[in-house]
Amino acid sequence: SNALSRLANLHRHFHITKNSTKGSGNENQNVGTIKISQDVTTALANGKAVVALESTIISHGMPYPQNLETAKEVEAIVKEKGAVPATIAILEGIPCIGLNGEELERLAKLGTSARKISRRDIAHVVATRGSGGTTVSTTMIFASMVGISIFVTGGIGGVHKHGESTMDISSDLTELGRTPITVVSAGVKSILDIPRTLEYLETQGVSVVAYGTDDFPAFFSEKSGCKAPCQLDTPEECARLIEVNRKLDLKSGILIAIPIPKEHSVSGNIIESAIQTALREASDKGITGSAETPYLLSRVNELTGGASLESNIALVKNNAGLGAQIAVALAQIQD
Ligand code: PSU
Ligand code: MN
Repeated sequence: SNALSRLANLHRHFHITKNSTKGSGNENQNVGTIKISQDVTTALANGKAVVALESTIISHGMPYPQNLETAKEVEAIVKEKGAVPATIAILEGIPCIGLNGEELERLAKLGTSARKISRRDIAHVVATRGSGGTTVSTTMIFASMVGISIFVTGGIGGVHKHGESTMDISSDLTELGRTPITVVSAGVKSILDIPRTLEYLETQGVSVVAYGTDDFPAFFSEKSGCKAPCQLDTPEECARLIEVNRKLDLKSGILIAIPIPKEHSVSGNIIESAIQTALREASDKGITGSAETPYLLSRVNELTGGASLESNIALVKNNAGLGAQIAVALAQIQD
């Protein structure tokens, strides 16, 4: 099968190990090593549905202990819908595909003292045996390497406000242009420039789908006011799109944006004023680059008295349920 040949290919390039090589004392031991959990290995070898999950949302996106609780709940939802969750992170220099409870807890407790690992950081973190959460871009890379095609998160990075002059454009967007993974998210937060993010995704050739709506969702709110380029309404339709993208070998990614459930959306005014305050503070304090998104997320959470975190958790869980259904539908087509 497709998955089996990918695994065989992986064996040629990497030393895959089930046990951590922690404390081996051998400088070179973990170079080229990827650890795939037993559950994920079995699922991939049997063509079963697998859903990748990122871990910067655990280390930098939410405070402890909500980050750990959410990570566990999201995995449980994926399982309930019939797919195998594969949370991805780099621990002591080893890219790990599928974390156990202890590993999840370690990362959750490290919080922002863990590295935030985008594409540019991967080689350095591995070479220095560092640990950290993988962003959307890095999670896509490792998911693709091991043959996982669907990945669920809360929100992706985008073009930052004033990005046209700062050039702060998340590598999530370029990764979507070059790696054939489907990312399921609740759209893009209004801490970012949503219209320019959509323009940039078009430039990168990314298929952008709004689920059950024609309005691109804005994370905390169901609508951004920007029209999505396409709309799909069922997991089966999404699976078909993914399969066509693969068969045509387009090599680019797909973004499926699911609106936050109505009952969890944060009132536009409350969230917008919190975002404006947080953006002003970040600018006053000179917080830029990879530190900006984590800063804004935690300030908006404080300013909304925890309401934004609650919504964030609810939408991630919603995405996990639908992402798993898409993965199951895809595994059926590919049978
Ligand atoms: N948006 C969130 N929560 C997050 C992130 C974004 O609501 O945790 C994280 C994701 O890991 C995403 C990264 O890939 O931030 C983007 O960071 P940057 O804007 O620095 O590219
Ligand atoms: Mn950036």
